[in-house]
Amino acid sequence: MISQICLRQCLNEIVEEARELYIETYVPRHNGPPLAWEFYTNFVSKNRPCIFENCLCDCSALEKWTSEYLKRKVGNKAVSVSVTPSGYADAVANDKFVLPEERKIMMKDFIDILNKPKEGNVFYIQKQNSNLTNEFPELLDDIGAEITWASEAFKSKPDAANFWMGNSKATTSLHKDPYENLYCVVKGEKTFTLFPPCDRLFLPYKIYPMGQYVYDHAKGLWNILEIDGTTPWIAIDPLNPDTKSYPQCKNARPITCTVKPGEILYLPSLWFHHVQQADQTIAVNYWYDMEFDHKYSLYQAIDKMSLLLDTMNTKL
Ligand SMILES: O=C(O)CCC(=O)C(=O)O
Repeated sequence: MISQICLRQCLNEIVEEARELYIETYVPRHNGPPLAWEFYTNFVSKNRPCIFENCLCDCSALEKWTSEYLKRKVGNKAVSVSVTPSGYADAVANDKFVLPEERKIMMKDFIDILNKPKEGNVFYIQKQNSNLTNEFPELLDDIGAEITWASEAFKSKPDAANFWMGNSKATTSLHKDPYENLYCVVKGEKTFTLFPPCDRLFLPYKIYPMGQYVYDHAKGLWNILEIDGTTPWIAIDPLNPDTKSYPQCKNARPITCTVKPGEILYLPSLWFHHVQQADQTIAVNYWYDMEFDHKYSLYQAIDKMSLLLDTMNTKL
């Protein structure tokens, strides 16, 4: 029977080879928007990230999206906001996978809260349901509903366009998405900690019971309400990895990059990402459907075998 040691060794060799052959240790930068074929050939087909600089020159959002403008344009709209005590929405806390408290508040109030944050209450617009088109259609003319060269390369329109706004307390925990992601920073900056899909071997998952943050207004306290179901989630925080419980995570090789206003990060499908931001950061991202091709099958194979090792809880 195949042993855990053999399986881990075999997967280690696959990752080692991938690192030697094609995985870079940095995110390359490209000045200006690429041609669609160039983007597809050099980055999408290779599942290789890149930052495209000076890409939003035609978008008035870069100039316009100040607090005053946003208040004028969408200030009186009720918008969906995630609120947490820690800034981590959809993340592990107290050995549970905890969802944020979802509130509907006026955009002008949200902006005031961001300008004068209160200790222990982190507000973040991070609804990933195409909230740019659904909740903020008034802002579409300032930024656009798609990235034209990306739509040409993918031969499709985006499945979702999401609007993100928050401060440096809001952090997105490590995860991956089955989407090709074009992530545009309009204000502030975003720092991404990335891991290629084959680093899955070193990023253990655990099954967590689910919870949701609920604020007790009378007592001024946060509680975690238990809710039905479980979620598999990555058990380590790349900023503070628990190498004692998960020694294999020392072999993961993070790539960090910072995306500034006017820049677009191409974040390839299935790359793991953890995201931090500066105060007053606004971003928009476009999710395009990924191709479920041979790369997908390879990553699925690595994922399934790594899951087997996670469940055996090997400390090798
Ligand atoms: O900006 C963030 O906080 C998270 C972005 C993200 O996870 C995504 O675009 O998939």
